[in-house]
Amino acid sequence: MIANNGRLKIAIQKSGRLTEDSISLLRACGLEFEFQKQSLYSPCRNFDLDVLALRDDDIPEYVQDAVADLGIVGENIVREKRAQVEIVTKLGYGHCRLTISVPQRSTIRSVSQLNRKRIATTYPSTLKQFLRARRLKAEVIELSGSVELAPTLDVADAICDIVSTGTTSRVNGLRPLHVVLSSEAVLIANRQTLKKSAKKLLIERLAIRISGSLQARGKRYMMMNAPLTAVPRLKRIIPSLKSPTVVPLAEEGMVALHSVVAEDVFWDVMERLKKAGASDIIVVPIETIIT
Ligand code: PRT
Ligand code: ZN
Repeated sequence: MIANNGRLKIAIQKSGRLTEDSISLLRACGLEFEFQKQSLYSPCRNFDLDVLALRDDDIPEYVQDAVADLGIVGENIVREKRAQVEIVTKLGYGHCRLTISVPQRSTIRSVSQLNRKRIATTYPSTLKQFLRARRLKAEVIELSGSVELAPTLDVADAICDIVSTGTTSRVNGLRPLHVVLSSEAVLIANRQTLKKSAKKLLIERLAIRISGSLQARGKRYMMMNAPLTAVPRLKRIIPSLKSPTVVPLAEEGMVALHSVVAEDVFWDVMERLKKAGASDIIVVPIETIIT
């Protein structure tokens, strides 16, 4: 029985591909909780929130029915379950594609050639919706797992399954034909709870923290000293959020510049700044960015 005590409840995957990143995200938001997959409930010590550990397939429905107020789950599952929930934000991990694939040697080269063919999947609802929209009459064969084996076993002519790196498809001699849905982990919310004032405030506070730590992801804070005369040159090199902060130093004619730089370009930026006159360059990680 899940207590309805006015505390916010967020459901995350108990044990699977999204579990670790979901826990890290919540902890990066400053939430303190022990997470044990054996226990359904993990109360937060410093926020009115309980973390529920569930199978990912159950999360959309639990959020729809207000058993949990919020959930973190793949968008692919939200779509498949046709859950009446609000997608609050995408979370930038758990990227994958629901893809129709065919055997390498198949004569099927386009989606229209799937007409009257058999397609095996664990995503019958999403696939049927896709086929209806394309006016295709294919037979949907619903399996509960190991879909990639269906063509080899002559159970199906094509499959519709999640692909991430593509290794599983390649190993099983399959070739991608069409991406039905691109997906990543999303934060979902119960629609009524979003409107209710008591919990709405808590959700807004949590949403600000989540968006702050998403913004900070992949970014670094960069500080450096430079002669005042070099500032215009340095400003042109720094791909700053807005413009860099320029602070005068005790030594006359010298300033400190502070700026946020994307992780993937900071080495390059740093080398160019050094050449343009910057010294004592320090780069530190960022916990959160609240704009
Ligand atoms: O036990 P529970 O029901 O909670 O977990 P689950 O086993 O149903 O789900 P899980 O943990 O496998 O996946 C959780 C979510 O992660 C999915 O709903 C997707 O949103 C996302 N995700 C990201 C993936 C993958 N990448 C992925 N590669 N889900 C599944 N796969 C599987 C896919 O089904 C296929 O078998 O990995 C294989 C393909 O991977 P590649 O890398 O070889 O292409
Ligand atoms: Zn599942």
